[in-house]
Amino acid sequence: REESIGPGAMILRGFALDVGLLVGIAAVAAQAPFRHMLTPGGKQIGVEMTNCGAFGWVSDRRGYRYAPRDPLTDLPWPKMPDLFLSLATRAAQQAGFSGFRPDACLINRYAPGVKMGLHQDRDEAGFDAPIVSVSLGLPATFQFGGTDRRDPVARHTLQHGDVVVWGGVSRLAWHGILTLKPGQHPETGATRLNLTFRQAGYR
Ligand code: MD3
Ligand code: FE
Repeated sequence: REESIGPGAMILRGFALDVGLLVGIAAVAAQAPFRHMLTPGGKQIGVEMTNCGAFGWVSDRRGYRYAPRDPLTDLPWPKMPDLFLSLATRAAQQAGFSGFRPDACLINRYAPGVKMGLHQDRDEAGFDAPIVSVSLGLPATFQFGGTDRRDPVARHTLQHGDVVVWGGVSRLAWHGILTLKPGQHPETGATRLNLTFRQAGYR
């Protein structure tokens, strides 16, 4: 159930099937609701987002960054549930990255019709640590290119419970999610959820 999809990048199929993940997401969202953030250009991001952990990824007219507090409430982001932390560290370990200690968990929520365009994740303080991403609910087509924007892009379907670990040169690969197709998932309804664990590295 492990597929290598590039240098340092591995899919662990069905690694995250614990319903406690959905319970944890609901608990986080009760304290820090999902919301549409604004790009620096003032456009609403289609994906709804919230965070848990010491740092949360935020976007507004001032730019993209990690922040210790939820700008909606000015409260610290909810604590990362122990289940999230243990799952992310076990997934990283399984993919060959020991000592992964995420301090940020971005939770993305997709409705049908929503996509995430090709981008790189470069808002973290360093790129030595991998990123662990967990897919829940409706399937999505993931696009995965190289470190140059012009590199060819491969497509992979990510299903409920799939975990992807991105390290080494794949850490700075261009990636995105194609427009989510309509559907119903028994555990999430008409929704895809994605947890992205990072060492934002601010202190
Ligand atoms: C490849 N999220 O939040 S997860 C993001 O499904 C993001 O919501 C997508 O891209 C989602 O930034 C994709 C898979 C992923 C996450 C981080 C990566 C792939 C990555 C970092 C480097 C390379
Ligand atoms: Fe990303």
